[in-house]
Amino acid sequence: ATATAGGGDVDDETAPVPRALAPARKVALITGITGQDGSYLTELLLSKGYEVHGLIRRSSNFNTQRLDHIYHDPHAVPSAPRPPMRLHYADLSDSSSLRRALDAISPDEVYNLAAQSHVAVSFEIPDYTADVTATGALRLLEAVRLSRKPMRYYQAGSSEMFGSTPPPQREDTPFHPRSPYAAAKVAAHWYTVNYREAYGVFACNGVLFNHESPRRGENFVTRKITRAVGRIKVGLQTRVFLGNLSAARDWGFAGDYVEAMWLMLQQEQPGDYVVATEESHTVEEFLQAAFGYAGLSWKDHVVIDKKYFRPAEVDSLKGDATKARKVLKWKPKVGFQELVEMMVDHDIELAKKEKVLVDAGYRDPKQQP
Ligand code: NDP
Ligand code: GDR
Repeated sequence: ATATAGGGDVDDETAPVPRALAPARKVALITGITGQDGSYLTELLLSKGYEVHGLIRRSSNFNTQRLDHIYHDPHAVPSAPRPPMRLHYADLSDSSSLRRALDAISPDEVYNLAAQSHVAVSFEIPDYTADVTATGALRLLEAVRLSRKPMRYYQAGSSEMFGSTPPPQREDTPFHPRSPYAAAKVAAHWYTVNYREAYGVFACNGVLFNHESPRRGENFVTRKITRAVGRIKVGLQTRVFLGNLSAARDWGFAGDYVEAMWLMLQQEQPGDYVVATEESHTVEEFLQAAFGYAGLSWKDHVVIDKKYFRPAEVDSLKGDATKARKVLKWKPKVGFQELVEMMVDHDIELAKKEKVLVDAGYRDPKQQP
């Protein structure tokens, strides 16, 4: 079945992208299209004239909010032109759904962004994390290999794979994963290398360091902090509970990082690339920047809660993106302070809207993100 961004079903046949109108258009398939990176990559590929297909999984609540501004409901205004984006139900845990999707869509490029992507949660659901994050990539690679049409494949690798190996980390730095998530990403990384070497698949690993945005999931530390700043600023909450503040991360902007994904698949040869800002900050420094920008002092609001500490931590990540800079001609446009301000500005506006609902009695102020 094809899915609409509103979450309702439509008949497949009613919604094909009119290919005859644009026969030369490139076709991309994105897994994880409903996630942070999926939404930015969709915008990028549409702006480059691609036809974009995304796989979405069934959920009891709508999971397409990050795509709502792109999606156009044909029932609402049937005469309006629709962007060439279509969504299809599939799941990385279901190989037959992946094969059917590749057969039906026949993409030129496949971006595997889907994953159980939360490091702390991976300690709670390690088996599921391995199934989706590692074996899911293998299932998709196998479907790519078996398809008649050659397809280029991008694997969303992570700086978490370096784990406890000290910075700066680059392509030849040894992996030492510190979580079930990171171990699963290491497996997916090597499956990707193996399919390149064994079968000649044009397969690339992007080893991306943390990248954030106003669309970041609300239980990752940066967004948790900027959501709290917004809500504290307008009086909806007073405290935020956090874990380890001394971990250091190389934080960039997601909109910049999806450009690197695309660039990898446009090269003559497939390869693996570290993508990073080459600048590292602690969680405490992020707190200082975010609360400070809003005219608040983080020490007045942050409470340490042991439950947010992880069984094993990744202490320090800082990438060396020389290869991406030289070969892909990629460099980040948004710096640390600009990223923090973009997220805080967005979340103050969001909190103001929440406040309207709270004041009108439509929302319980105790409901925290
Ligand atoms: P998100 O958590 O925002 O998005 C993950 C996506 O995967 C969502 O669309 C989710 O669907 C989908 N998904 C989860 N499980 C399945 C499944 N079983 N079958 C199909 N789809 C599934 O992640 P990001 O956008 O931040 O990251 C994209 C990718 O890049 C992930 O693989 C992540 O691990 C990796 N990565 C991210 C970095 C970052 O800093 N953001 C850094 C390095 C790597 P749903 O919306 O329904 O939950
Ligand atoms: P990370 O991101 O684990 O690096 O994985 P996250 O924002 O979850 O944690 C960053 C650091 O902050 C510390 N921390 C907290 N983290 C969360 N989530 N919640 C808290 O309350 C909190 N307090 C402190 C953590 O211990 C950690 O050190 C992200 C994900 O996007 C992965 O999918 C991706 O692969 C990596 O980035 C690169």
